Amino acid sequence: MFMQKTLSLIKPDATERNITGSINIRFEQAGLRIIAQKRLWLTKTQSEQFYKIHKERAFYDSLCEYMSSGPIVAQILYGKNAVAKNREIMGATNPANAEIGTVRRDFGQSIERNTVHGSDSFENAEIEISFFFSLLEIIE
Ligand code: IDP
Ligand code: MG
Repeated sequence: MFMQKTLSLIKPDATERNITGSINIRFEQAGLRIIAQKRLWLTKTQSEQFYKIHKERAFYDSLCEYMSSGPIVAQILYGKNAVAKNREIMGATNPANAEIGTVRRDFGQSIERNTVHGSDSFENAEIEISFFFSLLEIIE
């Protein structure tokens, strides 16, 4: 068990419905700590940069359009096995396939509007954290 940081995004479908607190209580109750947090409204270009690993996928343009359609909350979660723990709390990409009690099952609206993002590996967490945060903004 390693203490890790991971990037979490609360997506526009959730800020629109005013449910960021209902989501974050799940992370905290599972033992993850929010050690950095800010609300942003990404441009389409910024969304495209963040999701560039998906640029060949059919859903890329729609995903980037959606991610820049309203505010998001970017945050760093810190704790034991934070990368995997966050993915467990989030649930599967498609809310219809996500386990009962996960954020995506309980709040997700579709495979695209699935409420939260979480880094999928330690390496990607480092890259994604540095996309959104500088060292000065991280209170460990
Ligand atoms: P993940 O967020 O569970 O890691 P990824 O495959 O990395 O899933 O996809 C990134 C995001 O792209 C998803 O969270 C979702 O918003 C969107 N997405 C993934 N697959 C589809 C799809 O088949 N149709 C539309 N949007 C999708
Ligand atoms: Mg992913």
